[in-house]
Amino acid sequence: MERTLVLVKPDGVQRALVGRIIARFEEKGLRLIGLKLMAVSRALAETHYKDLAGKPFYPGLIKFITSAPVVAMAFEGPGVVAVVRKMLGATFGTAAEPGTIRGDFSTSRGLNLTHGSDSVESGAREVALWFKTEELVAWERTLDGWVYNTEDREPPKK
Ligand code: IDP
Ligand code: MG
Repeated sequence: MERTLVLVKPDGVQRALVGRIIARFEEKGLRLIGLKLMAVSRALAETHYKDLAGKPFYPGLIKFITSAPVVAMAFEGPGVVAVVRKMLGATFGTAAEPGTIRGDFSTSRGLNLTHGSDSVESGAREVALWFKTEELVAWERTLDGWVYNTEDREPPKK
């Protein structure tokens, strides 16, 4: 099953936006399977952002992500990677569309409040990197039949 990692970055935690950001995903109907507040070690930050090593903003990014706690979330469900990316909006808060999380709450390039895995492969890798197996919860959600199977539901007979 498809999984994605979402981080509320240090700016989101410091700005007290954690609840509002989590609420976006809850309201959308995404199924949460992991959630924690944590300090990010330099080693974890460097592994997570290894593809960006060498970029001019990389040292600042590592400093930023390790500077204060983050909230890490894992979501599971069909198409969840793309749905989350769309909800986050474009990378820079200055460019992100209103209605997206970055578009509504960020006016910065680096301080863009959130991370979301960029592909199905990244999602699997990042959830496994940030969460231990025992921190992920497989649970039956009654809501799922109403969130994901609408195309199978017949409209009420007149
Ligand atoms: P993404 O978070 O939208 O996937 P990436 O290109 O993977 O964007 O970059 C990772 C993070 O690095 C961004 O979310 C942002 O915080 C930071 N970043 C990317 N480009 C810049 C930049 O040009 N200046 C400052 N920070 C940047
Ligand atoms: Mg990225």
